[in-house]
Amino acid sequence: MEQRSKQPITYRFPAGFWWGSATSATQIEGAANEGGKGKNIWDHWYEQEPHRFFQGVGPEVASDFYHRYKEDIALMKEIGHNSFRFSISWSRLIPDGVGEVNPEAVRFYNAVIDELLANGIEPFVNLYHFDMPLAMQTIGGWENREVVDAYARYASLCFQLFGDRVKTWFTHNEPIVPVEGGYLYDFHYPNVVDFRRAVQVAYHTMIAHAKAVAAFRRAAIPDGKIGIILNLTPSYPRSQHPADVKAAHIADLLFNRSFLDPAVKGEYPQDLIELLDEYGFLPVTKANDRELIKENTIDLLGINYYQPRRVKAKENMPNPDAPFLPERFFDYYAMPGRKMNPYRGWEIYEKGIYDILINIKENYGNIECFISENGMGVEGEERFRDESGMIHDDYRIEFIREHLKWVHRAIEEGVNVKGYHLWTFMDNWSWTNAYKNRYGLVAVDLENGLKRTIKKSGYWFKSLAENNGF
Ligand code: BGP
Repeated sequence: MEQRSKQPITYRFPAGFWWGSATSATQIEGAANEGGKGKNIWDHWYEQEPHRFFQGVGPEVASDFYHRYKEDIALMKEIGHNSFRFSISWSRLIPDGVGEVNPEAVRFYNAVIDELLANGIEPFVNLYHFDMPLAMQTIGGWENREVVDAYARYASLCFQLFGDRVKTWFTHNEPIVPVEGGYLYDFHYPNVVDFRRAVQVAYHTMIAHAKAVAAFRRAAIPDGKIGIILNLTPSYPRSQHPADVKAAHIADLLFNRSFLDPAVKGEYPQDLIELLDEYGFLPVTKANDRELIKENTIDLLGINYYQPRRVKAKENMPNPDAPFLPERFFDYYAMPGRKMNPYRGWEIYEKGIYDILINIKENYGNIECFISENGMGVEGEERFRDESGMIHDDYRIEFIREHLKWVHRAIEEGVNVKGYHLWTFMDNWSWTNAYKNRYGLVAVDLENGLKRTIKKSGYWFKSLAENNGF
């Protein structure tokens, strides 16, 4: 143990680098029916179709952060966090999405923010992490422009309520995911499969984003920064054959650049517009939308990276009766010899994180950015617990270390990377996967009253943060 800290630091990160982790309200808070919270789509969907959730477990308890935030923040401090991302639950703050503010929610989020600051941990606050208030979904969710305005009001209220202490804000986490899950592939409520509606939802999400950024500018928070968090999946073609390259280009347009370009450059890629137009899928827009997006670009980009997207040219033309999906333009490609996470079937390709960062430097004005999620999910992780109760997750340490080497190299090459947040602080409830895949630096023992225990990776993370490198 002692020896480790004496080892020389090969990969040292810039002074003030953000070390921490990311979470989301629905995944950690619990107290789904307490404290005056309104229902969101997850509470509702779980009531309707509990069998869709792994082992039939819903979000009512999650990691019980609502009641245990003090204990959890103490643990964050213990494992070296200087920053931490959580999200505000829109339906906790404004139970019906548009009406009265819930004072108990204001008290709760104030207490969390104050506790973080008292422990020297910078709060990074995200406004939307997949959790549409049910009352807003009932009138159409992101398909309805009124919901866009309700979200902008909610954002503005958050800046007023918490902006005296919270300086770093995000409008959305992974806005593509509710589009994929809710409107294309049936893994989020409202379980629609419709490309046209998916495009409209994606578009309105970015209008909502731009309106929130505009509200943030009006709020004029001293030293405040606002950004968005995108899961960027570098698209690699099977070969340099033009048909494969084109397939990868379209996947990149649909899954990455449809959010990245408007957020950072203030405009949609021309070839995306042309592609949607060609197939008759352009969204319904309003007169000043273009200016709204142009004028409200971000200060800070959060990048979530888990795995790349490998594609090839389409081999068989799709059945004309099948729903129109992005896979109309490409097939997925399992590259021979690729490295897989044996505990959750995702590819591990560390260099992807570097490729994303270099792209941001070269094509997006080297905007200030950070890794806002990266992490390794493990099914059945309890089997690595020893008699003392510690989980020996050496695979996670290696995962983080190997990704950080590439982040370090990107920094050396001039990319403006300010920090690294792991997904996630403690094991949590994850959408339809519930507690299946564990990602935390801290274990949450479901058999033992949700007892927290720092994993081996948590101690490693502590030394990483304290040494500002490894
Ligand atoms: C990211 C989301 C998180 C979390 C994570 C792990 O895309 O931002 O909310 O769910 O993925 O996903 P899973 O638990 O499905 O492995």
